[in-house]
Amino acid sequence: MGLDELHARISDKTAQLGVIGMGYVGLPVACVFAKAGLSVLGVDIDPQRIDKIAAGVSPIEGDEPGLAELLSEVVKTGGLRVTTDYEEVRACDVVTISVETPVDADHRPAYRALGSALRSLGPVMKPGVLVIVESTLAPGTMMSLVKPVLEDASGKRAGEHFYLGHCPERVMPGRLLNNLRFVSRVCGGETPEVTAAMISLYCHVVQADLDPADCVTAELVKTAENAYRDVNIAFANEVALICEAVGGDVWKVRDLVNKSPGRNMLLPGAGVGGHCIPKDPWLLVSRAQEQGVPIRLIPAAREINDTMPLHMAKLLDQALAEVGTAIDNARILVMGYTYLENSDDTRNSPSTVLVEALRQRGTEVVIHDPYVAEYQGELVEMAMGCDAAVMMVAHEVYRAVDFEELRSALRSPVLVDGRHAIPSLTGWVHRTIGQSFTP
Ligand code: SAJ
Repeated sequence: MGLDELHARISDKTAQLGVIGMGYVGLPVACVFAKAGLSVLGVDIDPQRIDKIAAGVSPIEGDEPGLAELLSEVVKTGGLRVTTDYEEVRACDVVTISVETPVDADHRPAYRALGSALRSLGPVMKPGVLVIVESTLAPGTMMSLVKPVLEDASGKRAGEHFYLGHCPERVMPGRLLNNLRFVSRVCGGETPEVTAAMISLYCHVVQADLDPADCVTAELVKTAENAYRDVNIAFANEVALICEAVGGDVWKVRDLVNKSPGRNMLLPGAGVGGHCIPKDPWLLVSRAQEQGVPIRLIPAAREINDTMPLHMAKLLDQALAEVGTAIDNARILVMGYTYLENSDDTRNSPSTVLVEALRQRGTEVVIHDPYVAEYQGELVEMAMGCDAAVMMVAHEVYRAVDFEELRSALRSPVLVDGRHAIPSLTGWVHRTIGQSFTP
C-alpha cells in the first residue's frame, strides 16, 4: 500500500492500529484510539498482563482517572483486542512502539526492550506499514538503530516498503488520559509526507497542537524538555545548599525570586526520581558525548540531584547530634518510599538511596509509605522506638499526622523534612532542607 492510500485509511479510521507495549504509555494509547473508532491490537510479551487486559481489567496501579472504565468499555465493544502473538500484527497498517528505554549504570542508552520489539516486528510488518516509536529516544536513534534493525529484520527498505516516524510520549503518572488528549505532540516523520500521515492519525485523539518535525527534532525535544526540568531542579537544590550555609531560607527566597518577571525557580528537595527525569538527560547528551563534545551542565545537574538523598543523611546526622545520638546506631523512620507524592511508583526513588546509605552505616531503618504495600502501616506505631523521622515524600496524608502523637512515639523529637511539607513545630529538633540550622 502506498503512503497516500495509507494516509486515506488513517483519515477515515479504516486503518488497523497495532500498539506494541501495554504499559503506562501503550495501554492508554490503545484505549483512546479504540475509543476514537479505530480497530486496535495491543501487543505485549507478558501473558499475565495480556490476560488481565483481555478481561477488561487495567494492570496499571495507582490512580489513573478514567482509564479502568475506558479499558473495560473498549474491550467490551471489541475496539481493543490484545495478544502476545506478533503474527497478529501482520494485519496492522500502523504500529506504535512504547517500550522502556532506560540508561545503564554508565548512563548509556539501554535499548534491549526496543531492539527486541523491533526484531519481533520486522518479520511480520505489512507492506506499506507506518511504524511510529513513542518511547523516548536519544537523538539519532531513529536513523542509527530503529531504521537499520527494522530493515534487517524485515528485509524491506524504509521509505519504500514501510514508513518511519517518532512521536515521543508526554504522559505523566496520574494524568495518563488527560495528557494523551490535551498535551501537544511532536510528530517527527522520516519525510514530510510521513509526518502528515502521523498528524492525521494523532488528530483522532489529541486536542492540542500536533507539531510537524523530522525524527531528530522529535528526539531532541522530548529529551531536552526533561533535561530542562532536571537542570532547573538542580538549580533549586544548589540554592538550597547555599541557603543552609549562609543562614537563609530557600523557601522564602524561592517565593521572592519567583516574583521577579520571567523567573520560575522549581522546588528543592530530597532528590529526583521517576522513570523520566533521571534518565532522559543522559539520553539527550549521549551522542554528543560519544563525539567528544564537552557537555558539562547537564551531567553536573544530574550529579547534584543524585546527591540530595545523601544530603538528607547529613541533615539527619546534624539533627541527631543535637540530642546526643550517633546516627550509626540509631533507628530511623523514613516517611515516603515512592518517587512522587500521592503515587505508588517507586522507580528510581531517592528514598532507596537514603535507605541504602543509612543501612551501610549500621543504622536501623523503618520505612513507611501509604502507597507501597510492604511499607503500609500505622505511622505512630512504626515510629515507636525510633530516634528520628525523615520526610522524603510529601504524601498528602502526612499533612494530617498528629505530630504530638508522633513525638511521643519517637525516642527523641527529631524530624528532618526533605520536602518542606511540615509546618514549623515547637519542641522538636526540626530540620528542613534549604533552611539554616539554628539549634
Ligand atoms: N521534583 C523536585 N522538584 C521539583 C519537581 C520535581 O525535586 O520542582 C522531583 C520529584 O519529587 C520527583 C522527580 O523530581 O522525584 C520527578 O518529578 P516530576 O514532577 O518531574 O514527575 P515525573 O517524573 O512524572 O515527570 C513527568 C515528565 N513527563 C514526561 O516525561 C512525559 C515531565 O516532563 C513532566 O514535566 C512531569 O511529569 C510533570 O510536570 O508532572
